[in-house]
Amino acid sequence: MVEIAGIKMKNPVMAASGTFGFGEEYSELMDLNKLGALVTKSVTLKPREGNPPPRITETPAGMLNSIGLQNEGLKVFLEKHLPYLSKFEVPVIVNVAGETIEEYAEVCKALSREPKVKGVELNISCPNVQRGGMSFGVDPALTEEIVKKVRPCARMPVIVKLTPNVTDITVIAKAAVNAGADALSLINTVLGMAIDVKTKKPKLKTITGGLSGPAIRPIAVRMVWQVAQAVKIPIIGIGGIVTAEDALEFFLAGASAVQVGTANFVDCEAALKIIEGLKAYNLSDKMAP
Ligand code: RRO
Repeated sequence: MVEIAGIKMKNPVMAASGTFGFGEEYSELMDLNKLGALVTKSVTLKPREGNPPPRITETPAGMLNSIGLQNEGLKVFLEKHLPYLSKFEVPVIVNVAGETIEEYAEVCKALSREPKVKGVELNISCPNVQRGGMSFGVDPALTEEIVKKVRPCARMPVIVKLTPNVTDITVIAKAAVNAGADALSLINTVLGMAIDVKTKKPKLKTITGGLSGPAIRPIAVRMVWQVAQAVKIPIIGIGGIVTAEDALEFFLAGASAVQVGTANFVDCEAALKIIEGLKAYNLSDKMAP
């Protein structure tokens, strides 16, 4: 048993937001209850259609996405997805996104009435939308403002998910901590772009997208290490984790837990294999000087 910012989990390995939907598809292929926690796809106040296709393309050791926050909105989450997830014992952390601070606050207030929701992850780092999303997470003053205003609206621990698309992530991390964040998760995807040289067109309709997968792991490990030197609250490491050894890098860099994302698309049991593999290691070890 581990406890991250007050959220009790069987182990420190979670399914990352956006790669696991609301658990429905995966529940037929693997045992959700073995996960430390499940972080949902982003939920916004109103439904969103997302960006036009193509919105996913493979890249060396990773992929680019530009989903654009597609989701059915808070009402459908509460009426359909949360009741389904409630059949399982896995702790549910809801990733919350929006265009305005008020939208984040309203979603968090509604989620606070739901005992199944054990935590919220504030997505201030989505790279693929015009308004909201990453525009909060690249500015320390806006990060502080949104966390300060949303924190009191949530009964449960608030995790703030950080973007790597900044010059100094420790400045944003400290702003989130000052405003009352209970934990930080990092990193969201790295802004990228790919061009089809035959058609001479960008591979994504939105031209740019978020890069994930093993290609970004060294960036993520570096940022977790930097943030771990700068703040005292728990850090959840995310970025290209495929094996137990990959996860271990994040623990050694200072993370207390990890999330597995893109690897789920390759092997739906990736997180479960990582949980098994980590049993051979002492996770409280830190990097040797
Ligand atoms: O939906 C997306 O396009 C998306 C989101 Br909300 C996010 O946080 N990170 C990402 O890579 N894509």
